[in-house]
Amino acid sequence: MYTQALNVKDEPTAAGDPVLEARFQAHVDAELKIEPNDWMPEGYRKTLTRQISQHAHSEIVGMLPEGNWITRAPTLRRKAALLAKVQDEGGHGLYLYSAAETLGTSREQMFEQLLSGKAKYSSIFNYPTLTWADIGAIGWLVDGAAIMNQIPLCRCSYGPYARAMIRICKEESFHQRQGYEIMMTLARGTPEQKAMAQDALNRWWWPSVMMFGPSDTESQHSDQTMRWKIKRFSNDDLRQKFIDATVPQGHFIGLEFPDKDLKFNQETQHWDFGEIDWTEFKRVIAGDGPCNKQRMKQRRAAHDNGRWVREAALAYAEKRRNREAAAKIAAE
Ligand code: BYC
Repeated sequence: MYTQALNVKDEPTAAGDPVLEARFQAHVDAELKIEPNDWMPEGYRKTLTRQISQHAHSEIVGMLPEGNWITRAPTLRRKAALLAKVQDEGGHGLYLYSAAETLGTSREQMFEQLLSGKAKYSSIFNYPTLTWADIGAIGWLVDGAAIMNQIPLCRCSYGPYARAMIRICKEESFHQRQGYEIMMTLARGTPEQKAMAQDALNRWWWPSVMMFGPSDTESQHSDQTMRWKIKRFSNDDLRQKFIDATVPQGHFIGLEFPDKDLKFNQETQHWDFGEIDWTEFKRVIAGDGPCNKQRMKQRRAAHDNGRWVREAALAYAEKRRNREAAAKIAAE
């Protein structure tokens, strides 16, 4: 849908042109959307391609830890909900790849960057899903963190990304509720079920807090992406918003957070929290998390196993094109 709009360019791109750059920034500052054929600085194009494709890869890789539990969901209702959630994530990946394609990088190139290990995907999906409660924790915490980060992206300056995010956020909201409801049911169940929910929270809490990325002092891209109105809040601001929203939800269902420094600060009206283990974060994004190798192996296998489907779809499209061309000639 989006790629058709790439056929015509309104203006030639002129990298580093100060007049065009000033006009571009004024457009962004006026809260107007940038569309695929508009002139944009090469840095803006590169940054967006990086962020949107990483986001798309996260959705696709994110299907793996949850897909692992579809056959083991405890009831038919739970299975249907989880199946729908994992399908939604596949859909989110597709909207996002389409939005990134409008910036001039093909989907094949983006896949190649993911499969070769050149492109990143979210650190969170390198942790294992050991029990059914992990599915609850992912929905509640991981989708909860994703919503906090992604709602502001609905106002991102790049039109195709902003529009894709509106639908994605609606679906993420269902995902978050699905997860919290699983956690609530377990937390109010037998002592063993409550212990399982607590154990999942213990393991998923810190990785979820890390999802927002490095602290503001360490974040390389934040200043520029905020000037370009791609990001609207800093990593630390979003992390604090997530903690403030999530801690009361956990306490409401009788769970404790694995952070002895977590304390409500009456003065700031925010929850203070303990030190984040940035060494673990760096290790996971460098490829050495608990499941990095397994996730990439599964993703490569899925890509290889799907080759015949892509080839069949292309062959069918060509057959249809040829048939339509022949019918047109016959009608002339
Ligand atoms: N994992 O300068 P910074 C989801 C990288 S949710 C891995 O702050 P930026 C889902 C960063 O890429 C998850 N890498 O970067 C939920 C950069 O490296 P490069 C996906 C991370 O871009 C439920 C470096 O660290 N969501 O999809 O300004 C179910 C320096 O960071 C992480 C999105 O992608 C991380 N956690 O800010 C299924 C949302 N954090 O690229 C699926 C859109 C940082 O220079 N993305 N890095 O090599 C964003 O909002 C921003 O890209 C980030 C990072 C907040 C993630």
